[in-house]
Amino acid sequence: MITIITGGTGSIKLLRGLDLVVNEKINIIVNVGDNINLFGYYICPDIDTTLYGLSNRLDIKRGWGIKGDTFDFLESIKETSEESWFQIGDKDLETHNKRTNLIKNGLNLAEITKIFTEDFKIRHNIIPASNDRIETTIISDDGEMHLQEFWVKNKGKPRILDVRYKGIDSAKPAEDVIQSIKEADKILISPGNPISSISPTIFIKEIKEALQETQSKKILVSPIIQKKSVSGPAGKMLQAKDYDVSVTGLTEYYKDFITDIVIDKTDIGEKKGIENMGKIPHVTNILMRNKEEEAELARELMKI
Ligand code: FO1
Repeated sequence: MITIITGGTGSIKLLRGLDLVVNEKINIIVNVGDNINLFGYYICPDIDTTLYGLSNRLDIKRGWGIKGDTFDFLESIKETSEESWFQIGDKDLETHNKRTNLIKNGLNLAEITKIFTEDFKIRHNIIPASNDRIETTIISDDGEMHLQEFWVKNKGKPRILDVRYKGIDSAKPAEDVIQSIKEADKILISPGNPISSISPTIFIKEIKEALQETQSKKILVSPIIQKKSVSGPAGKMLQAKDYDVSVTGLTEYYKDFITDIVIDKTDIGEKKGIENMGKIPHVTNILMRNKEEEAELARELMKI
């Protein structure tokens, strides 16, 4: 059994590859730190990207939202809403509306995600890391702001001083999370942003403990190639946390959580250093520029 810890728009490529090459049901534990209340709806970007990505609905070019979506709702509220910096498509809105109504009816996020997974005919288990609210915030030279405000409203420009996970100390893992870690033969950590897409999950106390206790392989796919993040602000965030933006810095950041790290061929020079840290490096092509490369990387992971 395979369990993957995931989040962010980059991770969906690996999930698609795994979906193609793995016959069994995969447990997909998804980040909830990006979730935000806007326009009266509870929006869960990483859960939705996973749902849309695994049901062939995702706008692959943008990496979020539904392909071919229209933006009439957004257009109609532009003049009056202060929240229209976040682009909600009309079809996407149906998801937020349904989720928000189900929450009002007393269902938790894991239950709701299960309903969507079935509606979208996805054969895997998509599990939110927690049913509790965790909010990733950026402490910047412009003050503290929600991750979405930093990334979307302010276009990732403010200088990052620190990153916080509000609510994480009291957050409990959602049902099935701990079991899916304990029962996994192999645990994968997707190439999402370590600070904003993966840490809000692995820093939940019980999840951290379960990851440290398991004897299974814990394999990270690097989101860093040649000292740059493949996409998004991972580099800026690692620096803010005083880690080197390199696969070596990444190994240091994840040292309590991984046994293996998959790095790009161009980073082969850092292999020895990783071994010296007691971790097993695997060198391959990790860029995933197309579906063949997504499947190829998934096949490589299955060999480890
Ligand atoms: N990212 C943007 O850069 N601009 C947007 O307007 C935007 C809207 C949006 C709506 C729904 C959704 O599920 C995701 C959306 N994203 C948007 C992506 C999102 O900000 C982040 O990429 C993720 O939170 C990172 O995992």
